[in-house]
Amino acid sequence: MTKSPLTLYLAAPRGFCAGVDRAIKIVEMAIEKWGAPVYVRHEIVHNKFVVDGLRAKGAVFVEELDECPDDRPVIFSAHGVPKAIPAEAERRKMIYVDATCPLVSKVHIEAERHAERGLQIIMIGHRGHPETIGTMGQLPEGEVLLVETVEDVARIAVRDPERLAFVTQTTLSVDDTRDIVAALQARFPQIVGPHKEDICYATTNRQEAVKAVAPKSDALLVVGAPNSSNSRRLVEVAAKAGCSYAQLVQRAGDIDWRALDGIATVAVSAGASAPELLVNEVIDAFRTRFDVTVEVVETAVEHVEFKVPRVLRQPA
Ligand code: 2E7
Ligand code: F3S
Repeated sequence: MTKSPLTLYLAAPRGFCAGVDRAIKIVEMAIEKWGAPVYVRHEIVHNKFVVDGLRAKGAVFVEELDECPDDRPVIFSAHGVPKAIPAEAERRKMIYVDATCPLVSKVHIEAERHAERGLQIIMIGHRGHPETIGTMGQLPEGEVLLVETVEDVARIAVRDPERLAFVTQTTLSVDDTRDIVAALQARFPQIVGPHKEDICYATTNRQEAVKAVAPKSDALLVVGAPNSSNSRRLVEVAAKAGCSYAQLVQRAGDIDWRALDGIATVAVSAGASAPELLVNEVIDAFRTRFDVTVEVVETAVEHVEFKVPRVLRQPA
């Protein structure tokens, strides 16, 4: 049977960001340094393949610190943790390594500085996401108000409308966040915040690349996990940019081939926590069914790298 031709637009940048690279390295180096088991509080990054791979090397994933013994090292995930978590690890005299992305730590510091100046903080983020919990947890309970939508902005009750600041989650939709920031500034003209928002370079670049390929693609697949905020945003961005079929797939086995019947173009991207191996698996699956021509569409080049914490660079 002759295969029908398919142009596959491969969005670039896609996949691992510098914070994910660093977080995975931290777990690997901690196992090398201290031996197994090393505990990891929360999925180090939101990807089952990554987590399973590290578990096979000796990592034990838990949701809460009280599931860890005192005498084994624990690593905090890339999404960040409330202040109470390292404080409790210290109280228990545990060895801990914080794999919080430095771009999230920067937001934590921002929030603290605003609070020191007596400003009440509004966080733009998704309720229940670990990054939001971690950032809000830099300050005492109730100090940080959460808004998820433009509608929320109209509803929030603040202490003093003239003494406010805002921070954001790093993986939000750039376009949706612009609208929420505009609503905050319209309601509270004195609110202070970052130049635009706190969305990171990786989120921004992956969304831009998806916007470049989505309008010319019959379908777009994002390799990523259902609990990965930045990956889910890529699917939304694709749909908004005019792609009529945009789907999240964890790996090739998730592809709904019937829905792709008759397509001539497809775009592929990957969230910041999705390994390139899984992207290749998806491309190979297309090759078995179509006569594929891959076209890389690159909208930015990234050179960001983060060092692992010093404790892991020193001999045991
Ligand atoms: C940490 C941060 O693990 P992810 O899928 O996380 P999100 O936040 O998108 O659910 O991706 C990597 C990552 C992104 N942001 C890790 Cl704060
Ligand atoms: Fe950090 Fe952004 Fe990646 S916040 S972990 S660089 S998606």
